[in-house]
Amino acid sequence: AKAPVRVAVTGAAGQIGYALLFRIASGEMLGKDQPVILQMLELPMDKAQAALKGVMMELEDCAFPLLAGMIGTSDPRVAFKDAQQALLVGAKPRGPGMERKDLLLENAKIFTEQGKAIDEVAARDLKLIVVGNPANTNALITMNTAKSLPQTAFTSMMRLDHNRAISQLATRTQASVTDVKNMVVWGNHSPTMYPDIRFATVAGKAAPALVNDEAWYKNEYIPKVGKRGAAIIEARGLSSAASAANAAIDHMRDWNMGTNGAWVTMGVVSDGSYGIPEGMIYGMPCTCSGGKWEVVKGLEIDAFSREKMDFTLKELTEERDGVKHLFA
Ligand code: NAX
Repeated sequence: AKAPVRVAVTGAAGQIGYALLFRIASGEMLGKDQPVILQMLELPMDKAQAALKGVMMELEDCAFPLLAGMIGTSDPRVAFKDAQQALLVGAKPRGPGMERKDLLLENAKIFTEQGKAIDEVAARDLKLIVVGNPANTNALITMNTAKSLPQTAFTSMMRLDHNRAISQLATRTQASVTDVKNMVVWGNHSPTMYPDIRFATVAGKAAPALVNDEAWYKNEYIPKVGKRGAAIIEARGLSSAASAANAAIDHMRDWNMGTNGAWVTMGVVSDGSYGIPEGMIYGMPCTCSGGKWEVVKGLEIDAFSREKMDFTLKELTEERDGVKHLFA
């Protein structure tokens, strides 16, 4: 039997946590033969810790054969101890009257603290995804705080945007989602993201030619994918949870198990490719194999794409400038 892998999950008692933990414990993320130890972090407040206890009781009640152990804690040093996988979901939500800048700084505190703990205690082969918003910038802070680990260990979640982009294109072309290949969503996980279908194929045919409607692409498709999160809140009265958890599972499973050449979008540290400054965490097309991600290189960037990619980069640069005093 395989040795168990320690998986740290923060914000474990939140709504994404509730949709995520059971799937990790059932083997959907690391495989049906891979035992896991869940190391769950929540705020120290009584209410959060009680809710976490409840989630742990339910995990127990599932009698998952692969769940080799559980830890519930409010101490990041306990949660990240020897973790080889980390899903950073917990974050401070935007409160009433709160400015974007305040939200950035509140979250920066959380991710600086957790980054330090990760630096000290996490496994050296850690794979980490930040889900909590602003995800790209929180990942940037964590990466720059946990300096003893390779920068490639730190990613942010763009996969929900990627999956939304695939689904909307499949609907439009009356195809199955599995027919859609080579989707890319560039940039920030925010409405400035750029879903780029120029390289996409649907059942082997070039997507732009198949769609053959630039106005639809630019005026409907791009904003629809970018504002899908807000549309879910509007409809459900709550933000995306099951689809977000699903995307986090997809991201980590593909990173660990490989994509067999298929493209997936991940928020990863830039090496300067595509005119994105080195060190930024930016949504890029990636393939994964042997437990490593690699950016798809050599794609042509046309004028429209350049403008879109620079616009979302500008937002990320502003976010970075608001927090860089914390690590620079
Ligand atoms: P919830 O508010 O339901 O849950 C968050 C949980 O995190 C709470 O239980 C809270 O007590 C806990 N928490 C807060 N600060 C913490 C800290 N410092 N340490 C440990 N736990 C902490 O939010 P939920 O709907 O689960 O969403 C979580 C995050 O995901 C939010 O920031 C949200 O904006 C973000 N999202 C990111 C997405 C993406 O594509 N990257 C999509 C979905 C989602 O909106």
